[in-house]
Amino acid sequence: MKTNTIKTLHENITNGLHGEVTIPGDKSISHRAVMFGAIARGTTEVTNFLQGADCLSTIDCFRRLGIEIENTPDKIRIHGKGLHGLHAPSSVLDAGNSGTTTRLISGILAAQSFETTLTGDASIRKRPMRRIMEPLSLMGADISSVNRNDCAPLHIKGKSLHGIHYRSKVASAQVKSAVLLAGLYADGETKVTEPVISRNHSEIMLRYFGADIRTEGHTAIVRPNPDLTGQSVNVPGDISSAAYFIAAGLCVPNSEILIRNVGINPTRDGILKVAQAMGGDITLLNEKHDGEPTADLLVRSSSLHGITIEGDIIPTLIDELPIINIMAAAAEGTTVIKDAAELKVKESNRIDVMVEYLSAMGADITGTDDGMIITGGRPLHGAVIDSHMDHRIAMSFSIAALLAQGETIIKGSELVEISYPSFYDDLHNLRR
Ligand code: SPQ
Repeated sequence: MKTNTIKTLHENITNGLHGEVTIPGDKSISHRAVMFGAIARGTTEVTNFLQGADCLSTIDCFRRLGIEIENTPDKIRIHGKGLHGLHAPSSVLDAGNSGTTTRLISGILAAQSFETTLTGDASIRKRPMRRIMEPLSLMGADISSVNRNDCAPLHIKGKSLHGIHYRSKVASAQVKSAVLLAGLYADGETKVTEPVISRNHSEIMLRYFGADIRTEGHTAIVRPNPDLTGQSVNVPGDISSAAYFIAAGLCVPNSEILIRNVGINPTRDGILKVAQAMGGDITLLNEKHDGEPTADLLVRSSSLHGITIEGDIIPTLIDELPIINIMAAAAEGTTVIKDAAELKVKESNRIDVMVEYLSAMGADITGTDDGMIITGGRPLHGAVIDSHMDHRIAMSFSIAALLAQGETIIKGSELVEISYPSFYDDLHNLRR
């Protein structure tokens, strides 16, 4: 991917944003559909698959592991070969910018009868992998960091694994999923207990594919050697992508936006609860609760006020905190975000980057050890934003630009390709 595209936004929207937007498929669910389809027997058909660079990296890795995957405009088809059907790749696997690919695939590779090396881009090669290396090693895996810095590239030599009860210090769906996937190949039951429940897409989809998996409180429990069978998966729209239009609809005066087919899984819907607690006018329409729940969201301009965001809600909105920062800068009063130290180890250090560039736009924001404090209401002005290899930074500041006077320059705007390739087209279509 090119890494130096610049987007210049001159925004002064007097008539507001209006119309409908249909959000592309959920990134987390799209990754999982490919991975679980690959280790299931038979064909998995996926509709509304996210054609973002991260999910394409997952497809590329599984093709290199010998899985045939057809990618057509209306659906993808994964011709799975069962739990033991992968074969050794002839080259290094490249996860690109995707933490989800890197961490989840490691759980599968740890149990194969071959060796692999797994790498990614400069951002991935800085993200912590000790969090998966530790539990997978406890299961008997042979997994090491090639540069001995606990980051990718990772070298993974497949081994026989044993079931463990892993008590994770972080609420991380990637850690939980890596251990559960390894647990499919173990010699006994595997349990993962989290301090706070993280997104549960793996548990829901693995059960749908036939795994013996259950949840007791904060613990997910999987039994080994299931007969996984290929399924049809219709991916809901990604609430993390919808979040930019929720913020735009609430903060740009005179706006009304209908956001269609958004996943509202309760382990992901913190943005809705926070936006409503800040005074946001959001109505849920057409709610559907079969499988992953979805709804259409009707969002209208609102006067927002600051709140405190902390505790168990944090994992349900962790990826939305950059755009919530922008909402807080537009709100009256102070927003305090705590318990979000995980922001430091995402595609960028999202505490430092948000503080640097929201300050550059004129906002009152201070970083803390585990979050930030933002006092809203100051007028924002345009600035030059470096996306720091982080798609969520590029999109968050593109929305901030709509609220600012003057020109905002987003360096690295092409990063929207990671999770939302049509982001700028969809945003443009809401203008009139
Ligand atoms: O895949 P990646 O790069 O880690 O993507 C991010 C994102 O902002 O898109 C995080 F940077 O989302 C993660 C999320 O933060 C996706 C994810 C998943 O699909 O399991 C879980 C979360 O990460 P974690 O570390 O809390 O497990």
